[in-house]
Amino acid sequence: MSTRSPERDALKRDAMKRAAAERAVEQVESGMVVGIGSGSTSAFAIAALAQRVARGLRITAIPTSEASAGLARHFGVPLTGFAEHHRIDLAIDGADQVERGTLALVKGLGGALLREKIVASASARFLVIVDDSKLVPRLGGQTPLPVEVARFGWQTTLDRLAALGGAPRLREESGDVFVSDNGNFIADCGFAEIADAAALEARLASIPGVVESGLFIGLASAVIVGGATGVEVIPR
Ligand code: A5P
Repeated sequence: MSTRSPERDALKRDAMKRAAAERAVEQVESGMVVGIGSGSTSAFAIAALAQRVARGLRITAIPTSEASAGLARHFGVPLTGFAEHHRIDLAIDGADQVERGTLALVKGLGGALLREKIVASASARFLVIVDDSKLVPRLGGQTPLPVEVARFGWQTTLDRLAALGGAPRLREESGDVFVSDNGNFIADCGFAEIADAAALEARLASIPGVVESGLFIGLASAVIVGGATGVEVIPR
């Protein structure tokens, strides 16, 4: 008889996320500037990094959100910023979707996409950590594409997103409009399967009022996938 339950499934998924996160943190070396991501999988990476710091690893980290900065401080991971370091040696972050063939990503369901993209782009290596539910043949579909937009004129910006077929919805949280760490709004766009992610990213970037999209193309150095039978590393 099946013993499946939502709680048991969540625990299994957490074990997969933790396994992927720990494998990525093995790549961190003393002296590195490390970019630390946001979200539940990155939280496992921050915890694993903290354990290594407690055992003597000397690193400094640039966080991609206030939440991750708080977690890092709580665990005792030393933080730094772009004022001190313009380049990052290794960034580790989760994703909402990974396109298996190209390693293009959708990110931003946690609302941290702008800082995450700046950190990933400034990193010599960018390791993406996911459980196997995030792997898809094509981006889009069920998972919305988050787009960070300026507050000023957001109504007209969302009209432009709608004209692209994005069916945008202004993100809310507990009945209020969600505000990112950067003071902007997020439009969750319901694009169908995204056949040409690079073309869509360029179209989104051309809309005044769009601050950044959650499409991460050509950034991942490798994707580390936690699954039921172990960890798979997919290099670019
Ligand atoms: C945060 O804005 C996101 O990009 C996260 O990296 C992404 O949502 C993955 O989060 P989980 O690890 O919680 O699934």
